[in-house]
Amino acid sequence: MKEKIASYLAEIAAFTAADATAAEEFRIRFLGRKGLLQDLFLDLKAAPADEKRELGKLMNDLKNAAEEKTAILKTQFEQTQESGSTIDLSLPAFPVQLGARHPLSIVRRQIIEIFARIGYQVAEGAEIEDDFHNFSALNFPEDHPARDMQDTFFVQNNPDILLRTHTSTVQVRVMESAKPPIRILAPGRVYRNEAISARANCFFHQVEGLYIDEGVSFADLKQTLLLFAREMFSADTQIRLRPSYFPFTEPSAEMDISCNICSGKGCNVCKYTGWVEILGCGMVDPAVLKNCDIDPEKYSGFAFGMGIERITMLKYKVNDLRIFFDNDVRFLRQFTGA
Ligand code: 2U9
Repeated sequence: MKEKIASYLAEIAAFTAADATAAEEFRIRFLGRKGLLQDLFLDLKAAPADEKRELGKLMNDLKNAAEEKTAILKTQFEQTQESGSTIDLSLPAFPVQLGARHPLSIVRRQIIEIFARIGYQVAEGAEIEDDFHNFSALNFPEDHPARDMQDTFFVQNNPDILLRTHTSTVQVRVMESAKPPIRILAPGRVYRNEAISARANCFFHQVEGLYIDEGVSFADLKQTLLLFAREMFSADTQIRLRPSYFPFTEPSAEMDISCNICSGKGCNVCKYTGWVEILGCGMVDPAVLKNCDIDPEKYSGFAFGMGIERITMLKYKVNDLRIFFDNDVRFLRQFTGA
C-alpha cells in the first residue's frame, strides 16, 4: 500500500492537463466516488492495526495533494473558459483611440452655427429629385447645359428624375409650402457628372442660404456675407463682390475674400491676386419667386451658395479634395479636438 501511495503522489505532482476535460478526468480518477482514494480507504480499513496510524497519515497527504491539484486545475480552466482565450483581462488597457469629426462636418457645423446666430434655420431634403425642383422652378432654360447628361446624373434614364445638382431644391420646396419671412440654410450632398480631379468630384457638399421678406436688399446680402466671412476666417477678412450670372438670381455675384493664406501678399492659392473666390450669391429672380408661389410684387430676397469642400480646403490649407473621401486615418486624426 505504501508503494501505491508513493507512486500516486508522484503521478499527482507530475500531472498537467491540456484542457478542462482532462482536469475533470483527473479529479474523478483520484477523488470520484469510485476513485483511487476510495479504494485505498477500503484497503486501509483492512490493514493490520499497527500499520493503520502510519498509513492513515500517508492517505491524508495523498488526499490533500489530489485536492490541491484539482483546485489549481479548476482556476486555470475557469479563467480560460470565461475569456475564451488565455488573455489576462486584469492587465491595464491600451489607451482608447478616440475618433474625430470629419473636417467637412466640422466646417458644415461651423457654417450652420454662424448663420443660426442671425436667425437661419436648417432645412433638408431628398437627394433624388425631379426636374421641376432642380431646374425648371429655378429658371433654367430647357436647353441649359447643366441639364445635359454630361453634367447631371439621371436616375434609370428617366429625364425627369435625377440626383440633385444643388441644394436649391430644398429652398424651392420650403418656398412652396411656407410664407415669408423665410430664413433658411440648406446643407447637403449634391451630384455632378464631372471628371474627378484635385478640385472636382462627382459629388460634393454645399450649404445654400435663402432670405425672403418684404424689403430685403442687396445691402442686406452684402452685410450678411461680410459677417459670415469674418466669423469663418478672421475678423480682418475683406470681401469683394464681382458681377456674375446664375439663372436663379438677378443681379448675381461671386464673392472673394482676401487670401487667408498669404494675407494678400500673393501665393499659389490666390494665384498672386490676393483674393480667393468662396461663394456665389444674388437677389432671387422674381420669376423664381413666382414659380414657387411667392408674390414678387410684395417680397424680395437674396440667396447664396458655397461648396463645403472649397471652404474647408481654404480654412485648413488642403490642396486636393480627394483626400476628404479617402478615409485615411492619418489625415482624419489631425482634426481631433477641432
Ligand atoms: C432659390 C433661389 C436661389 C442659390 C445660389 C449660388 C448663387 C452659387 C455655387 C457656389 C459654388 C454652387 O457649390 S457651388 O458650385 N452656388 O453660386 N447659389 S445663388 O440660389 C438660390 C437657391 C434657391 C430658390
